[in-house]
Amino acid sequence: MTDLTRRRALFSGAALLSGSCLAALAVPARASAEPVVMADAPLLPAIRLTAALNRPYQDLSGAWAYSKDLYKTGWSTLMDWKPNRGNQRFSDVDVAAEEARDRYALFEYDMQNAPRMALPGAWNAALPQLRYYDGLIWFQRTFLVSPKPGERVLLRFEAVNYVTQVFVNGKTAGAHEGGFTPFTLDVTGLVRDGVNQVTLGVDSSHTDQSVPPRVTDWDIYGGVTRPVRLFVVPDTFIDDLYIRYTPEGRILAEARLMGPASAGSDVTLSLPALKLMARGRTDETGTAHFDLKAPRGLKLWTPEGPTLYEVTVTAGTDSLSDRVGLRTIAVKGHQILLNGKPVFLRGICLHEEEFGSNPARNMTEPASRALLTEVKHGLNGNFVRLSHYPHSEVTTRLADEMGLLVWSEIPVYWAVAFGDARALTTARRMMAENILRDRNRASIIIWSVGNETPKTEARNHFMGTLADDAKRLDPSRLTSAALLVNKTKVDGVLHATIDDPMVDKLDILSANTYTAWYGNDRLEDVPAIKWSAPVDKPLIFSEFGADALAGFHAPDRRKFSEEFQADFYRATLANAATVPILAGLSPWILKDFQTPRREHPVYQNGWNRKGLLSETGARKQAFAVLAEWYSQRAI
Ligand code: GCB
Repeated sequence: MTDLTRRRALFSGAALLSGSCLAALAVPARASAEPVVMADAPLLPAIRLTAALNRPYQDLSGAWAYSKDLYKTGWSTLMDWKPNRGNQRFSDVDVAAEEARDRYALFEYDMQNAPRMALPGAWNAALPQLRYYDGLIWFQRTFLVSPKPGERVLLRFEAVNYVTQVFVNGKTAGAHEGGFTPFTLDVTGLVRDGVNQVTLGVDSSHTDQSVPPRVTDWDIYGGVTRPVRLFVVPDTFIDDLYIRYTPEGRILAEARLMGPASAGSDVTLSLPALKLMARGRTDETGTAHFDLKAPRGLKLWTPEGPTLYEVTVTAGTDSLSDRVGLRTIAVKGHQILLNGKPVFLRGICLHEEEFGSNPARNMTEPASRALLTEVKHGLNGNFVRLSHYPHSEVTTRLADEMGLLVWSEIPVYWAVAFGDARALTTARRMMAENILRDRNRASIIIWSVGNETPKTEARNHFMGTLADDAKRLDPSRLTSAALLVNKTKVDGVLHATIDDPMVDKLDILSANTYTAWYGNDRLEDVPAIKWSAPVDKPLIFSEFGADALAGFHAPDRRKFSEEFQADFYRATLANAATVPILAGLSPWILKDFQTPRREHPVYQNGWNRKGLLSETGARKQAFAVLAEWYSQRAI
């Protein structure tokens, strides 16, 4: 049985994930300890811990011991061998002491004496010998906790790429699949008073069923790329808050408690700056509903005036605060309406990758601010497409604060196994985790359900299900997906349309268009492209771009020169100006990014060069072309 078929078999069988109910998390009795996420496990995370960043926490960033395990001996997927004690990196054992006590003791790891790596940050950037490591690595550290009776201990992982198994003091705490969304485990029953040990088995390798699948156009970035935090909360705590503003001028909110006293509890909601305060009571699901009339003085959130209001929920001994913007977003014909007024999206795409020659996908606040500042103030933009997966909450919170509209996406990218039920479940969970994390961010206006996918029945069902989920979890935002364009030439003129069955399902039509970069068309033909859409909805050019190596200038303006990229932008923008249904742009891409797909030895060397900025932030000629076009549009 190959590793892949074994994984398939395991995935269809028993297993674990996310929850307050530890019984449900136990690794089933079988030879392998490899984590599997049950196909019929709940689609919604058992614990949401919305606005977790605003609670007190213990930051588990810093030095973690690590141990490579390319052949997965700790999971032992081979020939039904049980994971050997000598390979179980997750054990609660002092290896050196055991070796000293018993001369026959055999261990082929020793986490206490293993090398250290600073987390968060992808391992590929940590050491040259890990640059292309794509597999399993174990991480371990200790932490101190002394919960009092009536308190819960929660471990929250903001993002670990891609499959993670978590052990506390040698026992399984849970597992998670997906590299970009948070998960929270209740470890109350596993911790002891004082020093505790946490071990993670992190496998960055992707399969044909994973989301995204094996092949993408970005780098591996394996490991713990966002913070790990430890929370101690009351037994009954505020797990979720969802607040939004309606076109009728009402502020709607739902606060959800979790724990033994979640039903029939009093909850208070207040927005002090608006002099609003309301009391509610939770129903049998632990949810209290609020419907308040917004006062006259309310300042709606806009990119030009990103007003945020402090909102606080209290229930029992718990309280939770957040800073939220209030605004509406809608479509009318081919217009996007922000607070009832048409808005043109002056955007750019972004990968989650910081400036520098050796990025670790460690999106600190300064790293994110540096990127978003180039969008907002360098390009005169008001919009970012956070492609192709959920970015850090640091970024979506900064977008709220700085006034940037956001397109948020899950990595349903290229050749996903659209006919595979488990892949759909994985994608639906990701969608839910992403929306539940970020549905209070005023900046986010679009949930995207995919990028450049084939027009098949299976794909339509897959992405249609995700679009329905998005509307169910958050009816206050728009849906879209970056779709492929159908191009034909009639009498020397290019005609482009999105003849994709998904157009009926989605609120916004989005087209990735690379005419004259990929394919045989010439730049001279681009300005005259005739665009049409099968339905009256807003159209966004969700991608267009051309590679250029910063500093490479060519008198013949050839591909990979800054001149070609600038010409490409001029031609595509000239065309954009002729498209009446166009409601925005997010060209590809703000900054050059690492990808093993791009290996031209002169121009690329492992970097996709379609950035308007080099990896270290040097502006290419096309940057000024787009900035100028946007400054004209902003008037
Ligand atoms: C695309 C993809 C994006 C690639 C880009 C390119 O259409 O959506 O992920 O990186 O083209 O550079 O080819």
